[in-house]
Amino acid sequence: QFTALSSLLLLSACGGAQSSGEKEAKGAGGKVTADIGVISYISGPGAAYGEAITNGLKLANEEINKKGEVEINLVIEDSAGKQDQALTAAQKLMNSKNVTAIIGPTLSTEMNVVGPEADLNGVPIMGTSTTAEGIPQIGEYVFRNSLPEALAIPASIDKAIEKYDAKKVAILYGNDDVFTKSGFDTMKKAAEEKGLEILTIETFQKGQSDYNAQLTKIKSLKPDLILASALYNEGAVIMDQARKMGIDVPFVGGNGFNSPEVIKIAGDAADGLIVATPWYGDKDDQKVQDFVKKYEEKYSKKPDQFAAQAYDALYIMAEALKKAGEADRDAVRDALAETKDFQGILGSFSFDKDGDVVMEPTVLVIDEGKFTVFE
Ligand code: 1QQ
Repeated sequence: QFTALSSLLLLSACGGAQSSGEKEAKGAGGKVTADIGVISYISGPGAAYGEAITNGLKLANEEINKKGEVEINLVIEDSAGKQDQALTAAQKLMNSKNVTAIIGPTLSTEMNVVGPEADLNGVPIMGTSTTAEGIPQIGEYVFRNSLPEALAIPASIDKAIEKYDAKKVAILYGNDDVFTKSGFDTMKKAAEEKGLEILTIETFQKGQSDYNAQLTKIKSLKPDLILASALYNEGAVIMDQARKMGIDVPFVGGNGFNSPEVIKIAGDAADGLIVATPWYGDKDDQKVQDFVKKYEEKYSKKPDQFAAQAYDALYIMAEALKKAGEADRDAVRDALAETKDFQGILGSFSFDKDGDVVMEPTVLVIDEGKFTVFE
């Protein structure tokens, strides 16, 4: 007879909320099948970030499913780069019992509200482009595979000092975004530690189109370098207006500038931008070149850092699913946390004890409209 007790036992054996996911996981041949939610910035002014990210994920997804060891179904939601929309998307995904883990959201500003919810609900979440300070520290279910500003910016500043003998800098940053603010904190700290004189600190807001006041002041102070923490839209317009005003000193940008959109929007004005990234598409490495070729065939454009990070992220997730052996949220979290020496297109990848990234950046400079290694 089917009693309350036996149904209770059955429920706990199936892991409660994850029962349908587990049933799916124990499909033919023991292959793990899982829905992976994606929250991405695919409409609005920063949509090129999300486009690259979802392209990278879809390409990896095809390859992973073809190999046949795990089967991943991506459930993609648009956040439009907004906190409230990202949170709504996250809630929808978390409420779906079949969603084992989430990739995204795109912006640290979004992760700051989505991360704590995912952590509270026990849903593993991994940002592929969230670079602000403190993201993995939100909780034990929160990860990222993107190189944090704290590693990227000091590397760029060091190279700029070495190359231009820079002594005086101006800093310009967006003060209404978690990532641009965090990038500023890192820039200020790095400049101070390296003995640079900070001539002025100027701010702007998302969507601003006129930077005349800030740039006029910066120009009058004659800095050797401008440190700018911005997303690509504002960043590109800032560079364009600066060059038009006759400011020709190099810029050091944070992660927001690591998009080809900067060159598309600013044109020649983007020359002299220095950034640090774990991704370099011209690298003499078979894995990198195979990825670039497949990406170009599929999307008729070159992959950028955001596509590359997303591509590696889905492979890291697939490895965790394999290791977990089931589409269970807790088991996948534990398996993700143990990721060590994963060999991806961004090189060797491990999480530290906080779920943060251990990786070496490459410093690039835009020269004649192209990102090139800054030697
Ligand atoms: C962040 C970022 C942005 C540039 C992602 C697109 O690094 O918000 O953390």
